[in-house]
Amino acid sequence: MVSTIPEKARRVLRDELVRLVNPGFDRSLKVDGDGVPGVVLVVGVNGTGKTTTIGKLARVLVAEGKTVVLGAADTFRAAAADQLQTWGSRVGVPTVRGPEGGDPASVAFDAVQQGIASGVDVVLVDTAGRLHTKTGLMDELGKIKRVIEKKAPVTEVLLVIDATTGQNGLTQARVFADVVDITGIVLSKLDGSAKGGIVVQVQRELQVPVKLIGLGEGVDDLVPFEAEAFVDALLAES
Ligand SMILES: Nc1nc2c(ncn2[C@@H]2O[C@H](COP(=O)(O)OP(=O)(O)O)[C@@H](O)[C@H]2O)c(=O)[nH]1
Ligand SMILES: [Mg+2]
Repeated sequence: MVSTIPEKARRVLRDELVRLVNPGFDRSLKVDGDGVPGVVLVVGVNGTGKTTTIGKLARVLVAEGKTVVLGAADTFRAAAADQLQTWGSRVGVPTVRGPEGGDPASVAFDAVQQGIASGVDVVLVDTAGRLHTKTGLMDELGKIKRVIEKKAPVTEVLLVIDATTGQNGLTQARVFADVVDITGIVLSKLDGSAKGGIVVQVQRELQVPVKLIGLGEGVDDLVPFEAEAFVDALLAES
């Protein structure tokens, strides 16, 4: 019957989109440090939502019964550490910070050190992500990672991409992937008009999955990425 064709087509389209989004990816967050804290390094361009994501992620981890320390390795502006600390108090976890303009790697080191000393499960490290020069970024992130790894494993390097920036997000992903091994993508600001059409390309480009999506500025606005739900949301308004 003619009337059943559109629905069939829709189903085929849905299946094809789900396949493209790759439901086979392991999207679980790796935070097990095996005897020491697992460390999650959060990177990305300024304004994409790194600090907010860390606050929301801390909330998720605390809700799972885990203990958390935040490291304010964005030392470029004092306000950045204040913002992270505000999130820390909101969620009830301590924030380790250093002097404004101080060495980001040394703050990251101190945070992990404190995490080990107090026996927490996870340390979440915020970074500045200034795209001043690629070598500058590489030096900074590389050093942060190396310094942390003297003490505990970096179990995740999450790249935050603002869903509203479109193709620009793909360019950012390439730059960051060149300087540090990304293990997961966080797509922020999907609560707006953005539909996250970048998901397929960025996963293909980096060969890592979108693990989390940001759906707002509130504490509970970070959720796991689910391929099928994502495709259904894409199709709902088309
Ligand atoms: N609507 C919305 N806003 C967000 C989301 N994530 C972050 N923001 C906002 O984006 C702005 C930049 O976020 P911030 O965490 O400071 O970015 P950072 O510079 O990468 O640390 C802030 O105003 C956040 O409240 C999200 O998922 N949805
Ligand atoms: Mg920030």
